[in-house]
Amino acid sequence: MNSSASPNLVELDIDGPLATITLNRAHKRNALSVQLLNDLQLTFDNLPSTVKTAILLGAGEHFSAGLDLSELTESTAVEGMQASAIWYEAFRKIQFGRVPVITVLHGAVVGGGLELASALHIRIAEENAYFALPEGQRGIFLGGSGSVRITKLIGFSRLTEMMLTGRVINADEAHRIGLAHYVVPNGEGLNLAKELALKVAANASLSNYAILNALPLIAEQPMSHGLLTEALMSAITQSDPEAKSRLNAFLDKRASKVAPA
Ligand code: 1HE
Repeated sequence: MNSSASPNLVELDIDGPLATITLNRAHKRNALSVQLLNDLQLTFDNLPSTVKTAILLGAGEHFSAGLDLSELTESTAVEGMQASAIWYEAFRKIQFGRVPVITVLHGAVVGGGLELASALHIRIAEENAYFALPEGQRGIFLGGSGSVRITKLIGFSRLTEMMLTGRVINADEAHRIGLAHYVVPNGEGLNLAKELALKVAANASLSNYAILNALPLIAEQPMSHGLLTEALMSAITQSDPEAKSRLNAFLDKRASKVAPA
């Protein structure tokens, strides 16, 4: 079934267990205005329970030009704090949501666009994607969680260098340093995203829940707490009837084996 119910700035298409969500502000290079962020959050909030995986795309030639700079020219410090809170809430709901999100990155993935990408679960870069943090050039700073989330991906030292120099990183380097999980030729990102989405959607829901919600917390916990959290999640997932039936399917030779890459 295909359906589309969409606020203007964000398009939603649902096809069975897969939702395709598109940043739909190409004339402004998908610059992330407060309205767009609110619409994005609403779109994720309202995904039907039948949706198991989402793909996030940017319309036009670029994934996203980052923060809508026109919204900053008159803003005060307090409004800046409030704006960051909007970004944090939207990204928290997406990263720690029910639905794993795969993104296809192309063209500019800069500033807040990279902050958004870093909150998503699987990042596919097309060869023409380029990544930069021009905040220093604009006289501002990260404000959409990049200090935390991009640091977790590439480390504090690389982030420092990117921000100080404004250096533009190409898709291959992004892949090498951990910004992207895959690099594919231009125009092939969506095919790979759909292929991966089917695999992700076929996992047990409770396993996907644990991957999205427990893994990032465990990474921040001291070892003793992390191991306890892991053991709890492990115990809960393995006691689910879905796990029992999948384990038996393997033992009865009805499930696929892991094959060499
Ligand atoms: C914008 C924005 C934007 C484009 N906010 N309006 N981000 C940046 O510093 C990146 C700024 N943008 C660019 O460097 C370029 O626009 C691109 C490389 C992304 C694309 O270039 P191009 O030649 O395809 O497009 P363009 O002609 O520059 O832009 C088309 C229109 O989009 C134009 O508006 P128009 O009314 O003249 O048609 C641009 O002004 C507009 N536009 N980018 C507002 N970002 C939570 S903190 C995060 C902090 C940051 O994200 S800092 C990084 C901000």
